[in-house]
Amino acid sequence: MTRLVCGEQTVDLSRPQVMGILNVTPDSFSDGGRFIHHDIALKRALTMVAEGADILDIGGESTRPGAPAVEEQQELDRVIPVIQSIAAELPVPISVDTNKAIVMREAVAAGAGLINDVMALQGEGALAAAKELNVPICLMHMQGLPRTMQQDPQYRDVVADVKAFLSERVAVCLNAGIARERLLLDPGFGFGKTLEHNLRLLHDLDLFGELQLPLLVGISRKSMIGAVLGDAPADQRLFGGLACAVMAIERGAAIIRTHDIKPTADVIRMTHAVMSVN
Ligand code: YH5
Repeated sequence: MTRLVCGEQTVDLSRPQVMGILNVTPDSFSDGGRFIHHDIALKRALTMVAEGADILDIGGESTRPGAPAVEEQQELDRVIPVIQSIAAELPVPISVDTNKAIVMREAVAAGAGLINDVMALQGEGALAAAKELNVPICLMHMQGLPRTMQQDPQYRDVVADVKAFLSERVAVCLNAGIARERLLLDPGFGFGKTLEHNLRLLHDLDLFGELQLPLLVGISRKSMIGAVLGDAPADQRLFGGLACAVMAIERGAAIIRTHDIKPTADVIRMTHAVMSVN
C-alpha cells in the first residue's frame, strides 16, 4: 500500500483519490474587488471535505489560457491565510498550486503538505525550495507559458514528448536530492495542447505507467470537454468530465483533480469497486 506523507497528513494511494480545487482568486470568495473572504473559503473547504475530497488544492494564481501573471505578494496575501485557517480547522492534506519558491515556503510553513507546480519546479529557486520543504511534489507538463500556450501547440508525438519531459524533470529532482517517493506526475491537460493532443493523452494515459510514479489528472471543466460537447460552457461540462475521470482511473490515474467533488467521488468509488474484482 502506497502512502504519500504530506507533513502531518497522509494520502492513501491504494485507491484513487479526489483532489478538490479551491481557487482563491478575485473571481471567487471576493466582493469583486481584491478582498478575499477567508471565512467563505473555509466554509467551501468544509463542504468539499464532507463531499469526499481527500486533498484540497489551493491556488491564488489563475493559470487559465491568457490569464495574467499574479505578483508574488498578491499571491501570498490570497493563499496563505486560507491555508492557515483550513490547516487549523480540518485534518485534510492541503496542496498549494504555485510555481513560486516563496509561496511554496510560506504555504508549507502555514500547513500545506503538497506542492502542485504546473511549471514542474522550473521557476527561479523552486527546485531548491521543494527539496528543503520535504513534502510531495506534483510535476506537471506544460508547453509554453499560460499567456500564449494555446497558440499553435506542436509535438512530434504528444505522449512520447510529454513522457520525455516528465522523465527529465524526475531526473533533475533526483539529482537535486529529492526522494523519488515524493514525486507525482501530471501530463497537464490543456496546457499547450490542442483538442487532439488532449484526447490522445487520455486515450494513451496507461503509457505513463512506465514512469512508475503516481499520476495526477486534471480535466475538470476544461475546454477539451467543451470542444467535444459542441462548445459547451464551463457549467455544462460535468458529465463529460466524469467520463474522463472514469477513463483516467481505468488507465491508472491515482488522483483526480476536480471542481465537482461529490459526483467525482461517487464515480471514482464505483470505478474502483469494479476494477477491484479479481
Ligand atoms: C492540472 O491539470 N490545472 S489550473 C481552464 C478551465 C477549467 C479549469 C474553463 N492546475 C491543473 O484547472 N494542476 C490547473 O476551463 C493544475 N494539473 C495540475 N496538477 C487550470 C484549470 C482550468 C483551466
